[in-house]
Amino acid sequence: MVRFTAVDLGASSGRVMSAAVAGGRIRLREEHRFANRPVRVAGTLHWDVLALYQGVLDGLRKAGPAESVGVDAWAVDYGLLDGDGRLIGNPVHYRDARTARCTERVDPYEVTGTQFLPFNTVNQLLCERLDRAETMLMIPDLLGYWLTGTIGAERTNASTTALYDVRGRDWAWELIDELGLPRRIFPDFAAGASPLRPDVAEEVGYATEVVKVASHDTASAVVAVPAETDRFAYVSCGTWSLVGVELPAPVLTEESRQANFTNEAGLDGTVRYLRNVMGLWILQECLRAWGGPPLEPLLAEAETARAAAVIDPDDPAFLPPGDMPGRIAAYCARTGQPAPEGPAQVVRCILQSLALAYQRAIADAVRLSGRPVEVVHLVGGGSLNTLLCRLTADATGLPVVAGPVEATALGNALVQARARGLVGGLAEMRELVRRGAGVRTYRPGHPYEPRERG
Ligand code: ADP
Ligand code: LRH
Repeated sequence: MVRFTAVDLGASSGRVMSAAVAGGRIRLREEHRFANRPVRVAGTLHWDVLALYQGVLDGLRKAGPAESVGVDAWAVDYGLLDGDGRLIGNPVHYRDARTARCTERVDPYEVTGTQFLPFNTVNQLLCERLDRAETMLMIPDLLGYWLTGTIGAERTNASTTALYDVRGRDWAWELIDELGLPRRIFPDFAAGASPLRPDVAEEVGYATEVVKVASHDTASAVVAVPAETDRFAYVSCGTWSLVGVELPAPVLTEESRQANFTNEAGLDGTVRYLRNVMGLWILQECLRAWGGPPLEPLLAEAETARAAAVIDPDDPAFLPPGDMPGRIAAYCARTGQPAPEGPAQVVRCILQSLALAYQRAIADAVRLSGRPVEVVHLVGGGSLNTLLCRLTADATGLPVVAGPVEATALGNALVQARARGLVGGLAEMRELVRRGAGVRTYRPGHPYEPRERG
């Protein structure tokens, strides 16, 4: 048996998972989970990156020795290092409002293939003073640097910056020059592994190395989609819902740009052709506004609740943290719909609206890419939400295969296993996931009889 450790930092929690690979199977065990709580300081919303790093160290200590470690995290955000390799300031959260002040609507879609999102790295960098910055590191690369002392960029996450040339597979240098951003801050792309710094090895209790995995969490999640053929759509369903298909090459048409589809880099040169749907964030924020009631009883109530209203989850009103139930009511008033009454109706309204948004995104992805789709794979924390899975099957008219819940950590560990020669390409990785994962299939029109499999 060979053990790997996957560090996965999501927008709502960080987790350190052990993955054991043996006899053609992979099994995960959660070693440590910690909240990812943003902090507002003097009006700016930050990630608490040192608390996250501490969570990683605690997790590595608890997990014990492993063949290697991989780190993935959410996209878009970064830390800046000065000439001595020290962090300048605390990374800012993509939900902070600063980009409203400095976004330049640059849109070289034919180069970057990136959908316009106000918080894309490019827009954030345009808000920064970069004179002291020597290096920009995306969040997983920053943590990797603290663990190993080695600086390097990684393609799947770089492709979310809107400063990456998706066909040339390099930083989009011309665009970087055009925007007046300093070339020096964009590190070379690194592959392979780097050993833990000796002081870190001492702190966690063992030496090992950090492997560059598909460090964008969504890229790792797509690696571990248990698809049997290439005719699948995915919903990587956590705080965000990333909805799309996997392609061999980007779609860079004007129609695709207008549909706000993005071409993110996947493992082995694949393209994750997807749309960001606001996702369970809206539900998370409602729960926060209601004082944090447990989710499961509310979902049970939402099963039978009726809500006539449908919201567009991607309305910009839902992006920043705040009073989400109030914003849903305001949206309904604005669009002439009866607002849902009480938490169960609000939850129902959110979930049915998400399912419809998934249906739209999948239909658009199929139309714009020409890739036929026979099944929807829904992975991540949202795959535990049976109502959402059923609504998605009904909205899309396709079977929804839900799970694995921890697809991201699995994808992270599988790339490490490949670095050790234990598994081959994507198809083989997915075969391993299928053998190990408990997944459930929801068929459209048979909403109350999910079939067990796996
Ligand atoms: P992220 O990686 O963005 O932090 P996750 O993949 O961990 O997100 O998913 C978190 C979401 O999963 C939560 O917002 C919640 O809606 C959903 N979730 C977690 N546990 C359950 C559960 N037992 N039942 C239904 N939904 C759940
Ligand atoms: C999901 C995710 C998504 C990005 C968003 C910022 O965690 O990485 O793919 O668009 O965070």
